[in-house]
Amino acid sequence: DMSDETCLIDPAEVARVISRLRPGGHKGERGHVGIVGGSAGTPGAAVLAGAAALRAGAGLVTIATDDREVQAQLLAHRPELMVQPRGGAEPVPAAKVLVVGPGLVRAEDRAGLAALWLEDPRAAVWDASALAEIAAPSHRPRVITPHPAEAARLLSARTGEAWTAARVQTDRPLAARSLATVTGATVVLKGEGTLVAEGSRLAVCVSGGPALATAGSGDCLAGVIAALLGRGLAPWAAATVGVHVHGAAGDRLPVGAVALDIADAVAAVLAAPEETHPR
Ligand code: NPW
Ligand code: AMP
Ligand code: MG
Repeated sequence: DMSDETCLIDPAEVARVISRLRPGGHKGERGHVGIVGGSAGTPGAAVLAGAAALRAGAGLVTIATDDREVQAQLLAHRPELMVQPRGGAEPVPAAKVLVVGPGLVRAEDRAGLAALWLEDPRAAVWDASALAEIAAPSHRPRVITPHPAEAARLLSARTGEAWTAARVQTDRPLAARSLATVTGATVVLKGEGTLVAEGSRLAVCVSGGPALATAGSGDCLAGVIAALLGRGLAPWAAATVGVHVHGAAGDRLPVGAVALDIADAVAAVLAAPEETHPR
């Protein structure tokens, strides 16, 4: 239902918001992003979220993991990243903003996340495997970034109705709005024409295409939105600007580009956001 509160994400408005981002006189002013992600077998998801956060201007990025294999992989591929033990109730205490979920495939790596969702006062992006841990609406600043299958799983668990990815795709505005209701979060429903829903507001992303359909693309998006939260944007602005920038990064790349290319292209989009590269 395209109600009057539905709008397209305007590239000119995105460029204005980006131009007003504080440059940050030192790295501490650009925001420290903490990432709770990566399991044995999927360390790359945390690297990609971290790389994208750095390219979106985060001053510091720390990945929280207790897995030695993951720690070694992270440092080998992106030496700018820091790594520290997962910690208890408060992962990465120095971080201003969190990303929770990329590559967090092992259930044992998700212990304690239900409380983190409800209680951690920091703004956070919840994605991928962590979405399964959401059991009640959070009153903290939260952005969730499900793809259609993740959206269907979360809606089925939280509404008791039978949702499938196919049903999500047949009524994406309803799915996005329902997710906002059951999670209390700003919702980014990914897929062609990504939707952002918050309260009664709904916005449609006009950038992005098939170049984004590659392993780890969504992990990059989570990092971009977190970096924008860390640079001072509110959840709605961070989500709408983030999906536009991630899509525009993809639009500068050929099909066959990989997720690390998307992360790297984000810096160029932020440096010249008004330049569009239609395919
Ligand atoms: P199908 O195949 O069409 O039936 P999962 P995941 C569906 C990490 N990663 N429209 C589609 O279903 C992530 O961070 C790690 C419709 C697809 O098969 C997670 O923690 C990487 N359907 C974890 O792996 C790189 C759509 O969802 C299914 C859709 C699992 O994440 C990869 C897959 O969903 C990955 O990012 C769409 N637009 N998009 C690494 N290098 O470390 C997706 N689907 O089962 O949640 O698995 O998304 O791969
Ligand atoms: P994920 O499945 O979590 O890796 O996320 C995939 C990312 O790529 C999301 O941001 C999707 O919106 C985006 N994406 C995938 N396929 C397309 C497509 N055909 N057109 C536009 N965006 C896409
Ligand atoms: Mg994903």
